[in-house]
Amino acid sequence: MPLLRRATFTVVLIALLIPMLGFADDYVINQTKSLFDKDAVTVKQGDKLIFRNNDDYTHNIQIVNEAGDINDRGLQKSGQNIDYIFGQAGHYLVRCNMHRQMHLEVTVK
Ligand SMILES: [Cu+2]
Repeated sequence: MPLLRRATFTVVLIALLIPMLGFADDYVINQTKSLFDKDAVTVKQGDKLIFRNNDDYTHNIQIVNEAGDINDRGLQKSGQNIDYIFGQAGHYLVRCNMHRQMHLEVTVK
């Protein structure tokens, strides 16, 4: 039975490794002239959004979930990126606390 056991081990190992291989995607969201370059985006669980401040002044990133909980990612200086991995399905609003016109709706499936 060692062969069968080895085959089982291999199958289990592959099943465990597949999520780690990175089927997650990265998306760059540019912030230019106090606007996100998209109004809405749909991603998968585990995908990463990279917020890139192209302005020569500071922004801020807040991620608000459906319950209204605010996840403040802090200040974002000119040229700085803030990355965020969306690990849970749902609808989110990404905003800048300093420029209220900056709104991005994120749907995570
Ligand atoms: Cu801003």
